[in-house]
Amino acid sequence: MRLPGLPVRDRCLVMGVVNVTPDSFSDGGLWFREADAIAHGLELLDSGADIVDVGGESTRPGAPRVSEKEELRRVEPVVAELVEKGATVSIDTMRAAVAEMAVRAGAKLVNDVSGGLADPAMASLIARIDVPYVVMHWRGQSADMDRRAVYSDVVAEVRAELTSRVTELIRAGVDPGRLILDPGLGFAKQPAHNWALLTRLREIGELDHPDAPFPVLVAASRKRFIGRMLASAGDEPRPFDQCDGATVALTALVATGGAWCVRVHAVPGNADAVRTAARWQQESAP
Ligand code: PMM
Repeated sequence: MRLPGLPVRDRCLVMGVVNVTPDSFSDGGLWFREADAIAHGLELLDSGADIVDVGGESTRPGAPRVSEKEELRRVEPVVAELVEKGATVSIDTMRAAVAEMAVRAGAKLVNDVSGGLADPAMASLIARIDVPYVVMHWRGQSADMDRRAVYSDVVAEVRAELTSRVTELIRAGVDPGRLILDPGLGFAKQPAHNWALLTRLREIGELDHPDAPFPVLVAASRKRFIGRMLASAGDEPRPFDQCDGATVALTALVATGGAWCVRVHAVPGNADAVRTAARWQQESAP
């Protein structure tokens, strides 16, 4: 898969997360100061990240929105400095104005957890600036997304809803060759929904659409369904900082299953996992 401006490797890519937020689920507050966020981004690159994903708004379940002004204030200097230092930067935002600022500052990818649903200006912006764009499956803002986690067949419904986003975006002028799909793990999903999507990942990229297959991004890292899987029955979910081993295991599985990129908080183990998966695939090729 070739997406302009993004690295091309013979393996699944690794995207390291820089949450410039006081309240993200697993690392809120740790990189909230500009200098800490920049230093963390550089550390992720040093430890093997191919892309650094910078976000200024938490999307954890129940999170309130931040203003556009505050989001811009948080991310602008971090994006600019990481680009200056040679990083391939992705901007994690639902707002067209933030995406536009970041791309002007040198970001190469727009990662929109709402797939263009949160801001009506996003589709035409992506069409105009023509950068790779992550379309995540999303059913509504984090404040009340849990009540939308109702499916009779989660894989079929996520595919249908992503197909409709892809159709809309292409109708707005977006080049289908710029689109990356994401099943939206943890966004309006119960644990069983996340597991079904992970185990049937190939069906996500292979939408029933003339431009399929699309590259797929997987962001399972430290999500609550992993902590729940690791806990004994009746216990609280394991804390996120004890979920990195299982995240690495999932990275190896989804990379072997054809994922284009994994979005992770702790890079080193995942960087090893994508290399292991690539070797596994090479050795098992006929
Ligand atoms: N999840 C979070 C933030 N950004 N982007 C994509 N494409 N997919 C996701 O699932 C996703 C995302 C929330 O996770 P965090 O607060 O732990 O970073």
